[in-house]
Amino acid sequence: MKDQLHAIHQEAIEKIKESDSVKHLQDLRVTYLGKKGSITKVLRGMGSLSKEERPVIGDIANKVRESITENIDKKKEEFEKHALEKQLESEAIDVTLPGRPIDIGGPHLLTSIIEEIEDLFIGMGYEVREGPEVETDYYNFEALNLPKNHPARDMQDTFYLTKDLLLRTHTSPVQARTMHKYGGQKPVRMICPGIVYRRDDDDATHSHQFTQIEGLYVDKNVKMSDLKGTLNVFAKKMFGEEREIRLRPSFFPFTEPSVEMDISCKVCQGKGCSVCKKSGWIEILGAGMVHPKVLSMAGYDPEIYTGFAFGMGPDRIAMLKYGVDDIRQFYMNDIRFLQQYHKA
Ligand code: 2NL
Repeated sequence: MKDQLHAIHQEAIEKIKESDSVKHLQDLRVTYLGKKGSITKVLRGMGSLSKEERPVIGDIANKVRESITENIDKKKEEFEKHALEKQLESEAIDVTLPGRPIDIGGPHLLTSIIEEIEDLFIGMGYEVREGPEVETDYYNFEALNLPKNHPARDMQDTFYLTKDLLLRTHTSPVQARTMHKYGGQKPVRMICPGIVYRRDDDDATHSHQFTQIEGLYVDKNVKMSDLKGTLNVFAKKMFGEEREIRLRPSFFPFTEPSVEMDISCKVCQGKGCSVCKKSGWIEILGAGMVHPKVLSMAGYDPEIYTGFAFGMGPDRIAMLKYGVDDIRQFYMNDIRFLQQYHKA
């Protein structure tokens, strides 16, 4: 029996050494140490042994059992350590690799232009004000000297929500609201940017939605020369110190007199080219002295208060400045177009 136990021990140690998986080790444990395993089988023959021999064999059997258990546990530990190492290796992260660049986006070209204009006027003491895009007929038209059935309303046909509510056709109602709020008591110096709407068939130069930025300066003793000086500063800061301005007579229902401002063409220095259509001048904005009726409707006495106002289209300015040939590009949200104008 002693020899049998030694033989089992030898064989088991050998098999454990050759074992290639945890599962196989478990099988070996059952084979050698299990209830029906080889050691148990040998010990069943203990009955035929003498009293003296029994404890000796029992002792050997226990030692063999212990040794096999130890060997199996050690081998199992090796397998587990190896598996963990392999897993760590496969999940390793190379922290020295450069990171993936994050696309952080940037302001829309029209937003950039509007902010540039805002900054210029903030520098001259103007405040920026915004207002609702859904307006009343009164603030969009009536308060700006565009009474019902006025022919100038034709050019500003828009989208109506009800008979009295509409999508604003210009940002002037924000200025009219401010003047009404001040009730003829306080001076006003403000600019208001925003989106406006017109009923229009969209093409390369027309969009039913576009942007506008308007300015208004009302106080005692505001003169046409103040308007010209202000616009001259604006034009030079926005388009270059070497730009000249020119005012031509025009008409708007809300200003009297009214003008249109051109700047000398940057491309040809005023000589005439395709950009300025051979005239040497490029139209930038409309302006004028606030109509006395507009002032008095808001509560300002036109004998005491005067003012000037101007309005321009950032879409048009962006198209001129960057040679964009289709206004619809601004509203299609094609990232390939918009990305070109993200400032470095
Ligand atoms: C243009 C011309 C203009 C105004 C806007 C204005 C506002 C008030 C009173 C008087 Cl509250 N006028 N705004 C005046 C002249 C011209 O815009 O071509 N815009 C794109």
